[in-house]
Amino acid sequence: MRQITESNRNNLAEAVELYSGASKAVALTGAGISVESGIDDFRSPGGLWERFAPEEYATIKVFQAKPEKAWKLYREMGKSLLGKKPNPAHGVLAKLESQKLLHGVITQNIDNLHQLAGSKNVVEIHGNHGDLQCIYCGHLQSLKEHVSYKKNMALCPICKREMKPNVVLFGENVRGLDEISTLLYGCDLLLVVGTSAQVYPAAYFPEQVKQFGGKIFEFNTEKTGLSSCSVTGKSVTDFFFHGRCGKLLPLFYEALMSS
Ligand code: BV8
Repeated sequence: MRQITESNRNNLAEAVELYSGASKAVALTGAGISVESGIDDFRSPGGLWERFAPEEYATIKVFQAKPEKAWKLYREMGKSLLGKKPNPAHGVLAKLESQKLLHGVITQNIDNLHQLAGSKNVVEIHGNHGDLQCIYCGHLQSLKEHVSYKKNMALCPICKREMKPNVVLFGENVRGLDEISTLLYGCDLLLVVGTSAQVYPAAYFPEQVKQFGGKIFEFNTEKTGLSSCSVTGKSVTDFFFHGRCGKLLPLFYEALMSS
């Protein structure tokens, strides 16, 4: 695995050459890409899971048995998203797509920031926090229509049961698998940005691309299971951009544009 940091760009030219020669590049993003927009991630120190243990707040069983508990997490998450804007890392992915240098983004994020940055082909595997969903009758509505969201749980106007933000909880089926299969089919370069790669099935996509001969470029402030496998000593990641993605994606983009 080659490493690139802001101060050590030794391997950057090689990464650029590989990207330029790729026929189908795709991005997989996680909460880390939105940290520089002011939204905490989940698993870093101080992250959301320190305050809301996922098994206690973020499973579909908890929502069904004690919806008010899951709503504590939803309110906190909703507050953290208010007024947040895309950062340069989201911007680079949108520019690459508009220049036909990226086929699309698979995101685990629910914050809509890729779309706000201008990305068009975005698959939200864990849903979107902007809508409310009734898991009982399937009704969907915009969260904005629920004016008392901050104080009460939203009730479905059709069946009168508790609704939840249209965000996938543990134990629920993920979204968009058909679109994801289409995006990953023939993908020969995957940008993996700001994810700890611990939640499945998204965590499996880099290995899937790798198995078919694709290259993995990872952008993260910390090594993950993809960049350091304690069992085999081998890494799935080919190029590890070590640092903040809001700095390193623009650095990579500028090098690509001037190549
Ligand atoms: C499903 C909801 C069946 C709340 C979330 C074993 C194998 C396979 C699967 C399983 C398994 N055991 C259990 C499962 C199932 C389970 C799972 O994966 N469990 C794990 C924990 C083992 N998965 C499910 O239940 C999923 N559903 O499998 O259904 C199925 C499967 C296929 C087909 C049909 C059906 C549903 C998962 C739902 C996950 N929902 N939360 C909410 O979001 O409101 S989890 C939560 O984690 C978020 O949703 C988030 O999207 C997801 C992933 O986290 P990350 O985005 O990676 O964030 P994290 O904080 O972990 O990491 C941030 C990273 O950024 C760090 O590495 C950090 O260093 C880095 N970073 C920080 N700042 C920066 C940065 N990097 C760069 N620059 C920076 N500035």
